[in-house]
Amino acid sequence: MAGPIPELEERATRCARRLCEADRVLLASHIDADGLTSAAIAAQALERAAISFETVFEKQLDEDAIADIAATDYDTVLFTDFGSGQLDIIGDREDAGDFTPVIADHHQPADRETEYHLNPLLFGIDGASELSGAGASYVLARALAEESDQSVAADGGAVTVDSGTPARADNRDLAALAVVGAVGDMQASGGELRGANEQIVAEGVEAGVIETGKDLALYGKQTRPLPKLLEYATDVRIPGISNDEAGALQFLEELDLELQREEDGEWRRWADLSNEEKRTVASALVKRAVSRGVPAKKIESLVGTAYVLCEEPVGTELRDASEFSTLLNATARYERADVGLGVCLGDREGALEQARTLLRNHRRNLSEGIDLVTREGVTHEDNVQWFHAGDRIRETIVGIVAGMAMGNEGISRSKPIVAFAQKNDEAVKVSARGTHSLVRKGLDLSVVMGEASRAVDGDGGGHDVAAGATVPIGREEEFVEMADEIVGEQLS
Ligand SMILES: [Mn+2]
Repeated sequence: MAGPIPELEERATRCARRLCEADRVLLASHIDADGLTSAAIAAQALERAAISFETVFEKQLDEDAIADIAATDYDTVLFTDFGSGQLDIIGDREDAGDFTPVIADHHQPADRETEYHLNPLLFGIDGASELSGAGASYVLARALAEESDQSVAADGGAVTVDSGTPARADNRDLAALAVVGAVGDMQASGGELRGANEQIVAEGVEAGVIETGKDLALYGKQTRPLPKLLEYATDVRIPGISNDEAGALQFLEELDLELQREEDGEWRRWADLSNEEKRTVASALVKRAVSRGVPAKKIESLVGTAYVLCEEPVGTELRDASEFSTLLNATARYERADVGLGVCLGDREGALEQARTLLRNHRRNLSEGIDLVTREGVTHEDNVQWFHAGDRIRETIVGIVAGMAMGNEGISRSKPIVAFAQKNDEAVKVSARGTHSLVRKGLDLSVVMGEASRAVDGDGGGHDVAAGATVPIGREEEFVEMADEIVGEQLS
């Protein structure tokens, strides 16, 4: 039987065979939404194939992390959502006989090869937009089902494994997690999943775990009260609705809909509306956007393809691929990979509640951080503005806070913002955020962060519009001076 992505089939089969030969496997995965879903897919596939395994997570697969892995007594290590970029270090370990690596990843490989390396980029498939780490893990999981000859129940359908979850013998049910991973990896940012990802969606639909359809492309369709859904949706700014509590409410009231649930008076959510009600709101929203002069291209992006995990309960984060991935990112950001993995593996009690608490805290941390920066203000240099949060904003969120604070009183949108936060006793984390209009004028923060940090014995990089660095404590002012100079050159 053919796998979902024909180009990857042969390599996936080889990797799967190697895993089946192992007595036991160490599963190592990245900590983010894609990495967590990658691990959950791999874990279920291994379990169903009766291969015993243990799971570890790493924020960064650096030399130390790989050394720790090598120090375990596992002979076979399955890396998911990372491993390709670290193949130089991993390859040395393989040559030294520490372990045999099996890799399911989608990042740019280092200049080295290994036999059991499943990566779309090796087969002409774009790893940034067409297949995620979870997608690569899914391809491996499908091959593993083929190779492991797992016992199929008498009815040809499901077998039950220890965890009590009904498993499909072909692992196609895992496509739902692969879609969450791809969405979490921002691969649907153009409105829908494309390329190899589409093949996985198709398998998920066939397996009955995914439903797709055109829908309003706003975040929070399952869980946000209707007025908040519209108020908080700021990707497409609709005057009088976006960021406007009273305006959003008034807009809905004028539509003559039942806004509260009959049974308990709670706000209804998008997911509670009938198709007709959804059409009413969507067309009124488009009409309002047109009348307020929102550009046609922006209006088009109000509608996109929704990926619904149809076996999950209506009105929960788990039913919507983008809400699910946001929940997972919240667990990852606070280094609770155990919680995120638990949710992916079906723990609907402890893990789900903990994940929700982490997400609520994350949102509160963001808004407290934004308040702090706005209240205390930033220091303006000629070409950049900056603040030092010390230990009052976590280094893992200081960049998001900086970006969200831009445009608030005293914080300009016409120069990039540089934010410092304490990382540990020796180092400070630096995050920089720009705007797309600055990028069009020549701003490239990955260069700024890289050059300015190396000038003060740190290191950094990233993207043109958002980048980061780590610098030694005490070198912040020097860093700002360098960054200010480089930004000045870029924008001149
Ligand atoms: Mn990824």
